[in-house]
This record gives sequence, C-alpha cells and structure tokens, in this order.
Amino acid sequence: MRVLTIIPTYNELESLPKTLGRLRAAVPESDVLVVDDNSPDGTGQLADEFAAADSQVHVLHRKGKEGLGAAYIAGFKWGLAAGYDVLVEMDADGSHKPEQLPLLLDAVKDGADLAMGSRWVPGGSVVNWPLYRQAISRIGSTYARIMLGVKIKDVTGGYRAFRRSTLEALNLDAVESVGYGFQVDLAWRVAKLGLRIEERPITFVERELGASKMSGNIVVEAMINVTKWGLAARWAKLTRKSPAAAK
Ligand SMILES: Nc1nc2c(ncn2[C@@H]2O[C@H](COP(=O)(O)OP(=O)(O)OP(=O)(O)O)[C@@H](O)[C@H]2O)c(=O)[nH]1
Ligand SMILES: [Mg+2]
Repeated sequence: MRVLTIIPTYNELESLPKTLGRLRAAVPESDVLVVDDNSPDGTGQLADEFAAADSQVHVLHRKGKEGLGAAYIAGFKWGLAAGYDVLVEMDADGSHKPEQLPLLLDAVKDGADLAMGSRWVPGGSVVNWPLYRQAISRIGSTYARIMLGVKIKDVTGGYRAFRRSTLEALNLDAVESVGYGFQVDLAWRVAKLGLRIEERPITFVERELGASKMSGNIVVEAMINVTKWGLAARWAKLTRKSPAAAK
C-alpha cells in the first residue's frame, strides 16, 4: 500500500517541523504532502526545505488562503494522480498524533473504505481541550448523526485515511464546504455511497503552538449545511428518490 499523508498548512511555522519529524519517524513508509496556502509566516518555504532534504516529502503551493477543504481537495487530486493507494488527512498542529496513524492504516488494510480517528468512541479522548470546544464538537457530531442518519460518532474529526477507490468514487469538484463542514460533507458523501466507514479511537491533543483558525462562522456553516442535507435526504425518501438524487 502506497500511503500519502496530506498536511494542510496556514501559518504553522512553529508546529510543522515537529509534526513532520514525528510522522516520518512513526510511519516511515508514508510519503507526505504539505499543502500550503502561501502562509505569510513562511511555512511554505520551510516545507520546501524539508522536501529538499527528504525525497518522501512533497509540497503543494497554493496562491492564497482558500480554506482547509480546498487545500485537501487539491491534495487528494495530487495524490490520486501520483498513484497512491491510501490518502490520509492530518492537521499540522500536533492534534492528530502521527504515532496513531497505524491504527487508521490497519483499518483500511482490514477492508475499511474510510477509517476515521474518533474522539467520541470508547478509548478515544481529548487532551487540553476546553470544555466549550468539547461541547461544540459533541453536540455538533450528535446533531449531524441524527440529522443525516449516519452511525459515525465523530463526524467533524479530521484525522482520516481514505482508500483510493473511495475518493475516486466521490465527485471532489462538487465539495464546496470549508472547515468542519468539509469534514462532515466528505463523510456524508462516503456514507451515501454505502461504503464501509470504520472509527478508531484517537487521543486528540489541543494545539500547543501557533494560532487557531477555527471560527464561529465555520461552526454555523456546518450546522446550516447539515440541516439542509438532512432535510433534503428526508424529502428525497418521502418522494421515493434516492438520497443521492436530492443533491
Ligand atoms: N492550506 C490551508 N490549511 C489550512 C487552512 N485553514 C486551516 N488549515 C490547516 O488545517 C489544519 C487544521 O486547522 P486548525 O487551525 O488546527 O483548526 P482546528 O483544529 O479546528 O482549530 P485549533 O486546533 O483550535 O487551532 C491545520 O494544519 C491548519 O494549518 C487554509 O485555509 N489553508
Ligand atoms: Mg487544530
């Protein structure tokens, strides 16, 4: 299995070296693609230096900040074109422990089409996350689970391993949402295709360095979209169309 771990970055100068070092040590077989949105702090140049020193590290430079979703879509397309079998989503800020990546890769090896790191299954946890962030995440995930009728416990989580065929089956160009909405959107699209989604417990660690890009807008966008998608799916069922046709 050829694995590519995609790390989107925006102003992660402090965090990226540590994350890259840990990832290369923990899962040496995985190649890495840093997708940088022209970070003003020079994260892109720093990533270039890593790439120059390590043939398994690659960098995709984008013109400007277009959001996490757009960065991942570009990264997925790059990885699919380069022939990788498994494409991984990982934050640069250390929240997703590189040491836990084998859990996700094993799930894919065992047949999962999408393996998701989960804070909210038994064994999963969060470290140093303020209670209000935990509440937003838990309530948001529960709302999405009920509204969309999916079984996923941590639907906003961003530590994931996609089997290549899963991404190929999605219409990546149709995915427009950003932030958490993007993660929910992708999971929902995979669920609608009836593909096998497996959650694995992870320890999510709040970022230690650098600034958060999370905002109230991102949460509101996700809630509005989940409501729209859920209602559209119900309407489609009522009118006996397939949920996919409702989009
Ligand atoms: N390329 C790119 N990466 C982004 C963008 N927004 C966020 N990221 C990266 O996406 C990952 C997740 O973003 P975070 O800011 O950690 O978001 P979060 O985990 O919800 O919030 P905190 O951990 O509290 O900061 C990090 O690696 C960011 O650098 C963007 O617009 N473009
Ligand atoms: Mg983070």
